[in-house]
Amino acid sequence: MSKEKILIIGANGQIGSVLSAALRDQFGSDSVIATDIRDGAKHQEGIFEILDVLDAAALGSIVERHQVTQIYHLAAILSAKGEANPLKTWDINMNGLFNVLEVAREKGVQKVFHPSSIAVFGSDIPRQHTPQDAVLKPTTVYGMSKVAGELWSQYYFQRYGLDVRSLRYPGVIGYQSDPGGGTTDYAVEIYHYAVKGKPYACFLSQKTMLPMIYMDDAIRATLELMDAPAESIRVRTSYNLAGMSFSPEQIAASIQQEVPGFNVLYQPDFRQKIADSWPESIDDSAARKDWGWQPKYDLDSMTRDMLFHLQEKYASV
Ligand code: AKB
Repeated sequence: MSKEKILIIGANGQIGSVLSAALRDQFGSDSVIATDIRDGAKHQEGIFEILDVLDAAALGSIVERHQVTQIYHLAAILSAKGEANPLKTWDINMNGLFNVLEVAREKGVQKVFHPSSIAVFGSDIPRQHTPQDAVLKPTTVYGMSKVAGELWSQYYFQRYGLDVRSLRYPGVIGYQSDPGGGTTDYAVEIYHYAVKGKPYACFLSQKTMLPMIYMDDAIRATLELMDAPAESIRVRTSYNLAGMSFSPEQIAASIQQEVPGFNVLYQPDFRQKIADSWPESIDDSAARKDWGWQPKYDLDSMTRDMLFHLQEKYASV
């Protein structure tokens, strides 16, 4: 039996729910403590507790009670939703992280995963193959909180030796769970509409290229990063991570190969401006070099897998 005890914060979210299942597979159900601010139906097969990450005492008590050795902190307000209430977003994203870092330091947690995002980038970057060390001038409060979070993670590593690791996730696309409040969410919604046989009104314009990654690759990247020997982790802010890049018209064309007649309309809204501030593609050579990152899915293989699983899902309801 594994001696690791793994705490997931934000375990009902888009990535958290899939990551919880993957960690249960890797370490065993008894080794994973899934938590979220709300109850969810996703964790019947394992330990689940309600936790508001802003409640440092409750977080400390869970870590102590379960003798937690690793924390995956996934609770955050994302780019689009964050703009509706910037101060609340800053509060949740930053104070949530501070609580995790402090509790981890005080209670001797061995490893922490803190996700960052392509939202750390903004103006004055090369938009294609945006390098690891590009200037970070985000335009959203979410992006600002991720830049600050990256620096705080590095600070806790350098000052206290806390082994904090991080990835700059692109838009994550999966059939298992729904995204919420992001600018890249269209790339999940579009598949649901295609499978339901409905036209899709896309909130970004047809030529908006963004970096994206299939859920399987995103989860594998997370686990590979966390499993890598500490000495190979040379970036202690956050690693650029790439899967693929495409525009709404390219994903629509990929779906149309499988679902002929699928119709997409373009009705850009406030999220267009956020997308226009982000990279079109990402240079992830540091991740490839340091811990061997290699994505498996491209747009068409992702489309086939998404449609297969969503067809199965909708057929069973
Ligand atoms: C968002 O769109 O806000 C997120 C992200 C890229 O971090 N999916």
